[in-house]
Amino acid sequence: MTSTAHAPAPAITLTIAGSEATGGAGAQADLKTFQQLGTYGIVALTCIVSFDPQDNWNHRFVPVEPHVIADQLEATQTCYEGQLETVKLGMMGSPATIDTVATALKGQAWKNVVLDPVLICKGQEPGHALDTDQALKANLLPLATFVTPNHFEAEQLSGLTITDEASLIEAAKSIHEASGAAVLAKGGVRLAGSEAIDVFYDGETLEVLRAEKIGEVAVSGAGCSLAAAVTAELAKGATPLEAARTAKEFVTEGIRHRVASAAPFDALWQGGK
Ligand code: PXL
Repeated sequence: MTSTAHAPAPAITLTIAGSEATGGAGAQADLKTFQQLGTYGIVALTCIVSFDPQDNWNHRFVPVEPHVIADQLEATQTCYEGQLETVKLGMMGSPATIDTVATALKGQAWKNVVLDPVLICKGQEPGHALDTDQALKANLLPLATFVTPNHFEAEQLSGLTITDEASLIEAAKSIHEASGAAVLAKGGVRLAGSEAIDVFYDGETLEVLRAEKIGEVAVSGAGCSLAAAVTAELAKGATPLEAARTAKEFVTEGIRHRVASAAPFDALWQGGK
């Protein structure tokens, strides 16, 4: 159908991500970020996560069947053929999901593939992540143009131990060498000091992005919103470095204006800026 709208059409941004029912993280955070930054957000859902208040807020994880993920992507990619150039990859949760998503992604050309290499959610045991880690490295990392690992994910992807700014820089460089993607490696509250530092490296430019730490406790949705903000900015035409800077500011303000939660982590508010 042809549109008669007069305003310029918004850039379309797809997130392939999980639902986190409380709205802090996952697809909910991505969509709110896209809307706030002026892109037209769409979702293909990979899994449903429901925290369990009766079991120490552990994560109940239900994967979406691979063929249902493939159906969603078929619908989306066909609807917006020729307009859909930017995708964000969030929580996959299993090697089967990663295979399905990689196959769909290879069905078209992309300008921007932003990979948030979610291995485990905050508070989960790292043991869950190992097979997903291998599949992610083999099948999704090579497709990424921009990758946003947190402290744990940067250690997994680089094989390095990250204890300070210098080792975060080494990890960012190593992940760039392995993938060719622009890297924004996040120190967050895991690195000591009064600043939250993220390292941007794209093979040419190295920049350490700094913001004053707002408390020492992580906030739910910070990683998802950061990668989603990068995605929106890239879709609007920003360079990777500009996108990283804008995303960092967006997340800092979202953390400052967080929403209180009875779960162990408060939730970032995308309307904070
Ligand atoms: O913050 C990582 C994350 C991403 N996606 C989903 C999640 C979480 C953490 O809870 O549930 C769906």
